[in-house]
Amino acid sequence: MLRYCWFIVCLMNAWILSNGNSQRIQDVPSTKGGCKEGGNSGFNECEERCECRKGKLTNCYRVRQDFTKMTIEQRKRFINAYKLASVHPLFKRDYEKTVTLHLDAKDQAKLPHIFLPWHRWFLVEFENLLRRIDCRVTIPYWDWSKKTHHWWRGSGNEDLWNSGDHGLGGDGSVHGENCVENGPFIKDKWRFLDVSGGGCLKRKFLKRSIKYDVQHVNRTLSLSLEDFENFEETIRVTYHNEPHNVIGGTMVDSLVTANAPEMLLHHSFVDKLWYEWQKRGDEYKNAYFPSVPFKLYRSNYYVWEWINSSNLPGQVKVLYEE
Ligand SMILES: [Cu+2]
Repeated sequence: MLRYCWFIVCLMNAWILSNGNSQRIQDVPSTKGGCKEGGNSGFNECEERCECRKGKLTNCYRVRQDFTKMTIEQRKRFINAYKLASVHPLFKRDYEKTVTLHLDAKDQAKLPHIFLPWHRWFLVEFENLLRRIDCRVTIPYWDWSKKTHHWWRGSGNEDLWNSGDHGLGGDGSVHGENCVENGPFIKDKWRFLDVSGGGCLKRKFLKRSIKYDVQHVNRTLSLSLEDFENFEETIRVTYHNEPHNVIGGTMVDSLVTANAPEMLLHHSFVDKLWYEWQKRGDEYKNAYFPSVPFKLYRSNYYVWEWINSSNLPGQVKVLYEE
């Protein structure tokens, strides 16, 4: 039996490696849309949005989207890549390393001068790993401000907490350990790695409204440049903590929270809020962080390297779609 399993793994690996440059598992279709003469933009084979110049795609951006607006196919792609990263022998170790980054940095990453850039780096690290499996994958965001009431209710196919293979599943069990009871992350289908102590994904929804709605978020996004510290603190403390708290379970356990797929979606939205504020102008983009002389904890990067989403290390460019 063991020999048979190894054969399958080897066969799979051989296939993956023979399928091109970056150990991709899913088959990526050739250029989507292409680059038409006179057209302004197009998508490359990784579904990045690019400029079309002289018939060539250039200046390509990864597009992060609102999970609830993504197609079922796109959502499945993200979930499958996420699950595969955590179990496949080719990726498991890197998955473990990435999750451990957060585990080790849990206190440092919360400091005001580091929180936003540290998590921006963390998202790209995670995204890079998922894109080795399927380069079309980006980390979706969960905009909780649009559904503050009954945020936990499954309202159909597009819902984040949908129990199908294109949702994250719902609340944890009211009995025992609060393990998630439906969807792709139930305990029989998915468990934490040993490095995180094993066990199931847990949720314990606080079924009350999220306190901060679209108007609240818009007020924060319109804070002036001089109010940067206020802006940063509102994002880091107020907006960041609330979803962690209302979801509960794994999300409130800082030792293992990076194992929760919803943690990525929540932090993607947190990053988007900073991105929106930065879009108001160069002074906004550069407020505060360029003067921070520190490196990001557990990385070789300086804080300032993670300020400009259009020019991140590794030639990564990210944009958030409404
Ligand atoms: Cu967090």
